[in-house]
Amino acid sequence: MSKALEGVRILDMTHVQSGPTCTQLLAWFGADVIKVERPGVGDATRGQLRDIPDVDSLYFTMLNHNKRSVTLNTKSDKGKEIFSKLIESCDVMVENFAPGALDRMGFTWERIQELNPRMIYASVKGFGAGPFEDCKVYENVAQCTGGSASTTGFDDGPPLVTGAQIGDSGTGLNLALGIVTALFHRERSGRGQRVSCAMQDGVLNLCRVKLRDQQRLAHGPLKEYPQYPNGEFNDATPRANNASGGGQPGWVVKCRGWETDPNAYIYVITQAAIWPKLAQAIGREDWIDDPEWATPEARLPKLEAVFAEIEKWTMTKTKFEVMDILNPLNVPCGPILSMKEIAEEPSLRDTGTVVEVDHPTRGKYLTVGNPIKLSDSPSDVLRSPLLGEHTDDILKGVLGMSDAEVAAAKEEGAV
Ligand code: CAO
Repeated sequence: MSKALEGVRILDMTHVQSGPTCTQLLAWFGADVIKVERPGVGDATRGQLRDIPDVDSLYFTMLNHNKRSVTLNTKSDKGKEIFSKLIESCDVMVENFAPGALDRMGFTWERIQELNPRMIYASVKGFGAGPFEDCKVYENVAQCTGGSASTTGFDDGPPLVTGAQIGDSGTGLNLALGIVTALFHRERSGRGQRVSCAMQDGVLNLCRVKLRDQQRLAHGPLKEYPQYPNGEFNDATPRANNASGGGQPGWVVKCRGWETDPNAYIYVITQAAIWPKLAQAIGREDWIDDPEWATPEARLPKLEAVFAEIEKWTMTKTKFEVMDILNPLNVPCGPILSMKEIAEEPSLRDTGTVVEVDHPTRGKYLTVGNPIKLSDSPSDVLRSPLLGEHTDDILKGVLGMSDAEVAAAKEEGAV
């Protein structure tokens, strides 16, 4: 079976998380991703949060599968010459440096177009044009400025960031979509184009329903929020605790063992259609016909009591027992799975969502495989490259440099 992006060559100038997740996805789909790294230094994540001395960190290995690594000092004259040839030889260039870094190296969008008019030039920055456009940005800055933090957490506590890397990996997904869209467009136009994704925009896009609620607030309290009917609303979308955010009320409830296991919980959604079955399962058949509880409207001001009653029942069972009982009744629910449980879950191994990879200096480790499954383009997860592992291959194989030219570039410290 051929890979979907076979024949597409990516010049990967990305580092840390947002850019590397994008190019990793493209590599999984079969693109030849050439990761350019500073000689002797490489992507900063190689050395961050190391669990084994002198071995590429899991942070790096889990974000850079299926890529090739070339070291290149793009600030030296020889390095710029080689970099220009790489631009001419690639279809896509991806970067997520601080604003202006590539311009300072002399590679503006205008210059890149001169070198290769078919080039698709894709960037992640923290912000789009505006007051913050020059700022450096990491994940949590994007979560805070994109509306996620102000709407996450408990109403009596501070704003909270979430564990899901929605600013980094979320924006990496957007960038990958922008790139394949531009590649598709290039088939017709013959020209490349600029693809720009701001992390603030990416987070806000994922917080769309919170901007919905901001506007609903002008017309009265948000009745599905825990602040209704007794709490206070001010003039901005509040933090929703564990409320579902959709039209069907949901909450996290305790299960057996919660006193010692921080993940002995399950999320239960009281979808209107399954209310009678849920009421029956928790032993509250009386709620099925009682007008005080029978309709979603009647329950809305009493959601705290509804979930307290559900919890009385769930606390008598493990989260998996609750799942086994409620699932056949079509009650939407999900146990809170720990990372340990996810790592050990056989079905996730079977689908390639959790993959074991072997690495020459680290040995075996687990990673998250491609979350997008194509029926005719399999994604094998191959280990990340060592720093500069493919320098010679790329200089000779992609750029056609001779042994003597490669030796001279090394002598100058360009590679
Ligand atoms: N050869 C020579 N120089 C190189 C090089 C190479 N191969 N690769 C990078 N460099 C240089 C850059 O040109 C830059 O130099 P200047 O400052 O002189 O222009 C320098 O290395 C460092 O780049 P940087 O400023 O991007 O790196 P940083 O560690 O200071 O900042 C980050 C990191 C992530 C805050 C910043 O890159 C950024 O804001 N990126 C955009 C937003 C983003 O993607 N954030 C997600 C990060 S993941 O949480």
